[in-house]
Amino acid sequence: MNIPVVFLLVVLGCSQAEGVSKCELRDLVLTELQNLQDGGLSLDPKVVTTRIVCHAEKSSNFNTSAVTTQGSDGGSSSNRKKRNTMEDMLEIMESEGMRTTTVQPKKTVKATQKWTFYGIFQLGNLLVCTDEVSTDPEICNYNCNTLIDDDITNDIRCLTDIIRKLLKDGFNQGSRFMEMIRLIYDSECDGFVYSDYFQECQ
Ligand SMILES: [Ca+2]
Repeated sequence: MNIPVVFLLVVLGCSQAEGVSKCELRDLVLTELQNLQDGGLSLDPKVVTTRIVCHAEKSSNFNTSAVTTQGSDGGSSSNRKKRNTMEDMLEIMESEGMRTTTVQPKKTVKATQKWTFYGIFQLGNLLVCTDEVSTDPEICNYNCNTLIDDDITNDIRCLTDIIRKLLKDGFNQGSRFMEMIRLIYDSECDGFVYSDYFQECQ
């Protein structure tokens, strides 16, 4: 007699994928970025949303519980072939309407510790959260486990904090910060256009 109930629970359980849909993520990110723009920061919310959602797709495939570690190629384990240089990013951001207070990236020193990347945006422990390796993150300062749960509110908040800091303080920041920006500005997403990329969400 209990079989249908159990079956229903199993079906419901299986339908709870650990992820967020592309269109759902677009709406959440766009709202946050519009708030940044309303607060006086110079960015085009649609252009930056395209960048960020594409980054989430390429790095975690929208999986909110994804955890990867830095590979020997210096990138995350998602096997990126080509990554934008600082100069590429500067050019891209300028062309995409992002204005920062300083424009010259300072020479970055490669971090010696290896990163672990958490969650839908693959945010790096050394910059944003504490785990057994990272004890003194520069920004956000979450427990890394909160970046792999199914509530992406704080993930989006942290990402927004990173963008706000970039727009306010420019490129002249620490190597970990700029490395994270470089990963978010995934070269695989260069040239993606909001209207095409989100066509299915109309
Ligand atoms: Ca979270």
